[in-house]
Amino acid sequence: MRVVVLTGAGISAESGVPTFRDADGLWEGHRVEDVATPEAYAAQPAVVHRFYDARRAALAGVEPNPAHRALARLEEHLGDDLLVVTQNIDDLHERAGSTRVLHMHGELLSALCRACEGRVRWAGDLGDFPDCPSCGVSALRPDVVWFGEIPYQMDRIQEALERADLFVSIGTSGAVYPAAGFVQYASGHGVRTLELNLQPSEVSRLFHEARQGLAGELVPVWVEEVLAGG
Ligand code: BV8
Repeated sequence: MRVVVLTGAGISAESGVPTFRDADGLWEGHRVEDVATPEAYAAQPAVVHRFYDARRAALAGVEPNPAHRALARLEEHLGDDLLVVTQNIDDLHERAGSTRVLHMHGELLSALCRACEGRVRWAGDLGDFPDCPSCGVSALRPDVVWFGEIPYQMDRIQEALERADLFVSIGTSGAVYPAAGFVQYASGHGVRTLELNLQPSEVSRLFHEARQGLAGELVPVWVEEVLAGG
């Protein structure tokens, strides 16, 4: 069975990573949409760097939870027939053991050079405007997809959705596109769709089945069903 899983901030909530809806989507009084944009970066790079440096530093204080680990177990069983497409920029899927993970909105632990377009694994701050290790120019930005920018690997995602037997959405509010449109794209290609979320999302009605609850409880149960041939 070919499965595509989409995850959002809700799968990392039980690990202590704040969701976008938490704190009413505000960061230091900024609407997230106001700091996660190329315009904000052009106008106030130091403010935007502080936003991402704080989230990068916070990664050291969180651990994967049973939902992340259950997906890693499912990968052991399905191998290349499983693709986890995440909107999250944390590294909890990988730390749980998942390897077939596609970060459509980028990663905190990667920096992108605006001068040479090179990428480099980055665990420290960017707020002190370090030089790019490959071209030497001080032009490193967070390797994340901001509002108004094109998500990564959209063609690979669309191909996987077209070829899937099952599309499962976990811990996402369905408020941000194009991710929120995947359920319609998948079911339009005859794919069965399932939502696992704490509350109904903005697109719950578009799923064949929707279950409410904590990801840390719902995902292990669903994975056992799949492993039992369900
Ligand atoms: C683009 C990285 C063109 C940075 C992020 C169509 C209609 C309207 C608007 C648009 C549209 N198309 C494009 C737009 C504009 C915009 C958009 O969608 N705006 C919204 C606000 C209306 N989209 C874009 O700009 C995108 N780019 O469209 O380019 C294009 C398109 C297609 C092909 C080619 C070109 C780029 C968007 C990416 C922006 N970057 N993140 C960073 O992280 O700082 S988005 C960011 O916000 C996240 O990555 C995520 O995508 C989104 C937050 O959503 P969630 O992850 O779902 O989190 P949220 O807090 O909202 O919800 C949590 C859910 O979990 C809740 O439902 C809750 O109930 C549940 N939950 C909580 N706890 C638990 C739980 N569930 C289970 N267990 C729990 N314990």
